[in-house]
Amino acid sequence: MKILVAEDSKYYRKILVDTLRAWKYDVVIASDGIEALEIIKQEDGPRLAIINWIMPGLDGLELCRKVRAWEKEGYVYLILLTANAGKENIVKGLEAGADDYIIKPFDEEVLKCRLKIGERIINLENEIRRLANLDHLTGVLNRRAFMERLDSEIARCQRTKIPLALIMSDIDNFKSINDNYGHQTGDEVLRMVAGKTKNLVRKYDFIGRYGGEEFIICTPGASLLTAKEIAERLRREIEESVIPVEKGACYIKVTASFGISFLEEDSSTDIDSLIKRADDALYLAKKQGKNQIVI
Ligand code: GH3
Ligand code: MG
Ligand code: MG
Ligand code: MG
Repeated sequence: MKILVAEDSKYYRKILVDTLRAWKYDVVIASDGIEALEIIKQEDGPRLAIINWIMPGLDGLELCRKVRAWEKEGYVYLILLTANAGKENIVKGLEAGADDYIIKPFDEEVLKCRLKIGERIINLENEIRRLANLDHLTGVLNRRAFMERLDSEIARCQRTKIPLALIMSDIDNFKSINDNYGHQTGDEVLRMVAGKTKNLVRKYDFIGRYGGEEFIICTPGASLLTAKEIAERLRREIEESVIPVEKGACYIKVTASFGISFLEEDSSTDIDSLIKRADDALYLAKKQGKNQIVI
């Protein structure tokens, strides 16, 4: 696990870094509070931090307050490590937003245990977030989480002037699969389609379950042509798949329809109209006979 050491004293920094590395932590170092805040705010920044109170620039207490005021997805567990003993200081430190308070000189074994507490909290928070954001049947993002992510992706793409495409898919005649083979087979088809979608998308793409048998893919940075190629490959893969039913006695086949909308790098479109355009395109794909892509 990645851990930040924010400590201006070279002496303590070395002791901490050596100790933490020996315990197999991935240590990042800051020698003042401002640098520490920058590191914490980085994408993929550390979720665990040992912070000294008295530091130049931004002191440990201010750093704790700033981290707490910052709205971030993953909770950052903060341990104040300071020579400032006494009840009043401990209260001040914890009230500033520290999760734990350790007085110097510290005992290695105690520090190790307290880091484990932090890791437990972080793991719990990760698990809660996973449960809150993922669709339990298919493992892709649920609608709310997808929309949240899409909202910030659109803003990011507009800021950095890169394009973005949305691919909306809907399984064709899905109701008849449920009606003919039962809900469980329907669920299996949903998992198959979600699995194929996950395998096809690129690293920065993300997928959501938009409705019962509707999925939505966002491809930041992809050209319209690339988005179309992704949809076409997916369409073909779904069309070519077979799902065994009735204990393998027979197979069923499914198809899906796709609607694509595109955000040019210099466009100011909002999320609602982008979704609506993909939805309208999908509607047209259905109307024109299904198992096809419309832009
Ligand atoms: P079209 O080709 O026009 O898309 O028709 P369709 O039958 O796929 O679409 P329709 O909207 O009529 O039916 C969607 C069905 O999806 C109805 C609903 O019961 C089913 N469904 C929604 N969520 C789930 C789920 O989680 N599991 C299963 N098995 N079925 C679901
Ligand atoms: Mg200091
Ligand atoms: Mg539908
Ligand atoms: Mg459908």
